[in-house]
Amino acid sequence: MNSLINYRVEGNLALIGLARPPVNALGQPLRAALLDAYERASANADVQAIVIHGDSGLFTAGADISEFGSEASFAAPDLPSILVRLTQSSKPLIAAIGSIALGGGLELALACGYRIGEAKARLGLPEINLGLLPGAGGTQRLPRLIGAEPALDMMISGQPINASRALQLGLLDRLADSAETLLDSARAFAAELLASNAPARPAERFAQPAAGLPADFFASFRASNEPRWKSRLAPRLVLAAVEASCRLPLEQGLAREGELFRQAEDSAQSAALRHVFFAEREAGRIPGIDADLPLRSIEKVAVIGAGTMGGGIAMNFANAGIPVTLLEQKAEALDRGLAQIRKNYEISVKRGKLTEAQLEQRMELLQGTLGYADLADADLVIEAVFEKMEIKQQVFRTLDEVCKPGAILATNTSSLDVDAIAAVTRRPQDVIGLHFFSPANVMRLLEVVRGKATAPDVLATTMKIGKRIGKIPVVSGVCFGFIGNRMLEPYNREAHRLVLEGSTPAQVDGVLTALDLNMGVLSMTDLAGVDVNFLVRDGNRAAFANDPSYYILGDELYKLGRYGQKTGRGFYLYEGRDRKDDPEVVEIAERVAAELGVARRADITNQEIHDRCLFMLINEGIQLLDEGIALRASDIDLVWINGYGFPGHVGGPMHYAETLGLDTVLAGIRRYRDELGSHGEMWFQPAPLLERLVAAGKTRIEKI
Ligand code: 3H9
Repeated sequence: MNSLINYRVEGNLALIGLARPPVNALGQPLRAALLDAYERASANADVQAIVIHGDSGLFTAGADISEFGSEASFAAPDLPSILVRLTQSSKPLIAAIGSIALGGGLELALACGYRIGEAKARLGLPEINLGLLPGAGGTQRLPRLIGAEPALDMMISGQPINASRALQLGLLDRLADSAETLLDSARAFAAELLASNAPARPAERFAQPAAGLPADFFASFRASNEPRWKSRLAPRLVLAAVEASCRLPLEQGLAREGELFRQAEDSAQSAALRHVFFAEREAGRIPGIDADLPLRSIEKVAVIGAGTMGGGIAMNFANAGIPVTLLEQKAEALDRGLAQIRKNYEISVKRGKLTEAQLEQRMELLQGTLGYADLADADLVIEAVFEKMEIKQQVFRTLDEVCKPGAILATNTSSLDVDAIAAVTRRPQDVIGLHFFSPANVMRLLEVVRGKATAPDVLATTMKIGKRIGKIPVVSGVCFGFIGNRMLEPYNREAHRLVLEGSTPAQVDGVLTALDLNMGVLSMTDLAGVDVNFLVRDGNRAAFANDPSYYILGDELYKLGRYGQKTGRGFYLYEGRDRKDDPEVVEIAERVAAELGVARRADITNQEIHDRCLFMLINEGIQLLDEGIALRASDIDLVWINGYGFPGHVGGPMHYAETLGLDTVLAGIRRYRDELGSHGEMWFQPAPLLERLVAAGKTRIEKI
């Protein structure tokens, strides 16, 4: 038999072991081998029951995602048909689930008459995260097994459930104590089934999956969730498929699922989300650094600064079970910081996301100190003090004195020169930037800033620890603002400028949120602080001394003390949580525009707003790639999706540029360069790499 399957017969039992590392993705070759093995077992008169399992333990992570969008995804034998065939088995089929059964993997298990899982197994239908829906019977068979409501929950959340919950729901029939005993337990289960003359497939437990649910269940589910879904297609398709499972007989329901799946697979949203899936895995690969490079061990972490940022950073490590020493200058600040952390955890307890015991365990991992001497045994120190070069350098001089040799010294600066910070130490090879995003315990992005002297093992170790604390680490080179904030600059600049020229903040933000961004950039400025924005800009004035209108509106709001949400006024007016338009902002814009001789127009269209803001964002990203600050275009997408609320189903700004067409982006930039007078001439210069890509007829963004 094919090496993708380990097939063996033990007495009256056939064992089909899926053997396609690393995750038994059900690509065409494995599908063919699986069907072959099944037919063989089926035809063998000695075999009375069949166990399907993962040969190395792990069951399967589902369909092969790399096949989607090509003919391979449904190349014969296709998964839905194989699974229909399995449900027709005259012999009991048992899925023995080790580690994970996800997506098509769980659907394979659903096609078996019986399921046993090891205690640590996780089962889920995460297709929605890829802009898909379960397409191999999951939307029809799961509701019939556990009822429509929990089935819908699993598909809409995309989150796997653990084995004990699966047992409770009836998704698993049995639990095996451990991964090691799984196969033996499956053998014993098979023997019991045969001894009791159990049917090959038990009757559906929920022949009417929606029984007991209110008549308007689906309508009200849709109504309450649609605002959150924005323009996402997949949740709507999932809902339609589950609804079909309650209305249609199985065969018709399966056909309906197939149609909906094809629609999802063909969508630009799914292509974008699949791009993001592979981008996340790719981001960990660093050219020139082997995967087997020995890493430094990180057992103890220290964080300097117990403010919002430092506290949030510390929580990440405590959450991952890593002890953290939190250093502050004054006892009151330290107490306040620790109290805030406790408060944050208490909120999680209230929401049922954490138990009291877990809260206490995490707090125990957090030790406060006022003295640098307590940092002597830390393996990784992260500085999160005030964003000023002299202060940061002073901290690093001290760290150089007190930290043990080999300790990694990281700065959480959001814009300062990591090399200049490293230069004050005698160990610049151990210094790196770890740029967390606020709130640091929530936001998934971690920009890992590689200084010119940073040692490869320091970079690789911090990437690994970033993953361990649940972040998406992305490597950036050193430049003002790194990847994210440097791209924010021209994007936000255009937003400011458009208001100066006659748009309203709400119009600008509305165009961006219509693209499903979490927030418009002007609302984001109000949230982050007009003052914070001003101070960062103020540290870099020389770079735009030639443009008197550069962020002039931001400067003006700053002078008026309109710092954004925290002062109740910025680009908008805030009353509690409500955001309102403020005519005063229009007046300020009119006044400043008149002073600078900037013409105001009433004809700024949404298209112009879209193109000017987004093309500038894209252009800067392409420039960063050309400069080698970003390793690859997909890294830039991850930064914007995980740090700046860019929608995953749009794929990040680089992927979005590819869907718009690189030639369209270039033509737009040239057009505004010509149409916007001195502003256009100054800022709308296409990135040379963009010009080269278009000239070479490329449709993907890559360094050439
Ligand atoms: C589906 O099933 C549709 C059906 O309903 C209908 C069909 C008709 N395919 O994440 P890792 C690769 S949709 C291809 O680094 P971890 C991954 O790229 C599918 N490749 O490890 C990586 O490769 P590389 C529904 C896959 O331990 C390597 O495996 N299923 C797939 O952190 C290791 O992955 C999902 O959405 C795949 N399905 O996490 C599950 N899965 O080393 C998606 C993984 O070259 N997968 N790879 O970079 C996951 O959630 C995680 O990968 C998993 C492992 C939890 C499995």
